[in-house]
Amino acid sequence: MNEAAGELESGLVIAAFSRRFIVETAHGPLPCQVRGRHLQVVCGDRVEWRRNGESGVIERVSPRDTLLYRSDAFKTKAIAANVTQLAVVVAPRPSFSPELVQRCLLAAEDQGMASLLLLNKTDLPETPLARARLAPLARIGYPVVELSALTDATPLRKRLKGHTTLMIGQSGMGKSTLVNALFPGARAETAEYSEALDSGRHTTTHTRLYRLDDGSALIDSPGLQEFALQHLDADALAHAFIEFRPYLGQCRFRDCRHESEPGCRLVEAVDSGAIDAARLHLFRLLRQAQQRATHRL
Ligand SMILES: Nc1nc2c(ncn2[C@@H]2O[C@H](COP(=O)(O)OP(=O)(O)OP(=O)(O)O)[C@@H](O)[C@H]2O)c(=O)[nH]1
Ligand SMILES: [Mg+2]
Ligand SMILES: [Zn+2]
Repeated sequence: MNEAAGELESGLVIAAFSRRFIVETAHGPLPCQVRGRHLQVVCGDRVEWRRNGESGVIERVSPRDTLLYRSDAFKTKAIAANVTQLAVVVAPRPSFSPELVQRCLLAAEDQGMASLLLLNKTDLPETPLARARLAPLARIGYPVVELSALTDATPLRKRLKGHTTLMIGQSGMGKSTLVNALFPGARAETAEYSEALDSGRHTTTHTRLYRLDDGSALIDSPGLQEFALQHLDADALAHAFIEFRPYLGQCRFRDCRHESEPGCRLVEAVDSGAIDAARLHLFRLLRQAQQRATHRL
């Protein structure tokens, strides 16, 4: 142990760059590194750290209540820890992918987080179309909060009380603009999206937590292009579709894959109109992707 090193103190990780962090401590924000190569630290982690000269060293990560993951074909990446509520941010412009939105919601359901859909930029004329694209998700119970970050962010503020909320979404949807609206001193970087590419410019490059009060915080994150769910096996995946839950375990075959087996309750629910066919289709697609990924390993 380094003789000059200080006592262990606790803190909260409020910014995560790849291997560098900012920890909120009793003495203010402090740049920190991590002890060793194996300790995984993400934004929102409660940690124990020790002073080392001008900066700190994170020695330990406290047990997490939740850990939101996403994966791609090669690896699984943690986005943020101890999040209690996910806010998926969409906008009429640039256009958004409803499938990506659903993937985010599924990851949140798997971790038992509350979720909401934030329809930002409602000052734009394409708002009714964006609203219509969210309607199937609103029907199965996801709250849709409409607002314009440039005009009034109050509808979001009301939803933050008592939660650690992670804002996630494609680039250019206005996540950082919402941060600036709620935290006047934040000065989070924002940028015009590209009309030509119908996409944002990936302005935010790291995850950052802004504290509203003792019990509430908002986390801004870099724009997403993809969100794979290979880390969810077939059972976890089925449970993450909230409207499937009443039917699970009721199919004729215990190991029903909900494809073309007779007596599949999910297929029956689609036929009766209780479940949206597009959702069952998405489930099958994700399950197949998960299986291909498992076989590659
Ligand atoms: N018209 C309108 N424009 C908005 C609104 N909110 C944000 N914008 C604009 O949308 C653009 C993108 O906003 P950002 O806040 O940088 O988007 P982001 O989601 O943080 O993007 P990334 O950091 O790349 O993920 C900026 O030009 C904002 O001014 C809104 O409510 N109405
Ligand atoms: Mg941003
Ligand atoms: Zn079935």
